[in-house]
Amino acid sequence: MCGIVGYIGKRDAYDVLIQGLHRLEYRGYDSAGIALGRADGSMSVYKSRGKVADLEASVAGKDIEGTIGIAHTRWATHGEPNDVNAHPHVSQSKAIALVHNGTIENYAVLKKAIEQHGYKFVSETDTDVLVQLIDYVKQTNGCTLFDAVKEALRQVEGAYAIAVMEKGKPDMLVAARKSSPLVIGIGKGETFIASDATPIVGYTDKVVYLKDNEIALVKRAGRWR
Ligand code: HGA
Repeated sequence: MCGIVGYIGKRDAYDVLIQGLHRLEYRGYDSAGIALGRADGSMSVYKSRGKVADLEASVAGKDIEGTIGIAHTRWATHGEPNDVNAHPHVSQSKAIALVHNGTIENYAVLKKAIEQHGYKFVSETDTDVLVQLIDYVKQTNGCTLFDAVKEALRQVEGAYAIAVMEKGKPDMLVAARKSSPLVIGIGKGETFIASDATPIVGYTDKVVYLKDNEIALVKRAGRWR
């Protein structure tokens, strides 16, 4: 079973996210990855087949700064376990990073439709289709990430818990769920997202379980929508 962790606050997101992934290891997984955002608008994505410790080894010497990020442990359902299929998945525009638990049942139909608009897919996953769809909706409608996620999810059949990050927007994350659990932990000037409460324990005991079909705009000061 995959695991999701997200963080926005004032601490080093890398430390919180890696610790959170370790705490979710009991769920089982085949690969791990992390995306980090910074105030200067840059975003780094690191992914690795294997254990969280392998991911940690693979980022040695790389830029792990940032106070916002999303992270994932994957149990492959669509596409073999490898570095490319590991999450986070990044949109073709390089502007959106996404982690996902669950399966997109109509991914083949959606993929065909988005390919018509020039999108190419680097991974074999159903998740890749979702991040490209969000990107396509955002660019076509000229809307916010929150509205693009909302519209894209209207087209999706299946189960999901997702956390989404936008490059150059270090002040917000978007989280959503349907038939797959997702928890938001609200601290003082920092907010956490996780598949279950274990990554949040010790930071805050104020925990909100997202309802089915709910979408949340997550900021440092808590959940705004
Ligand atoms: N379908 C996605 C996520 C798999 C998952 O949630 N596993 O527990 C993938 O194959 O990457």
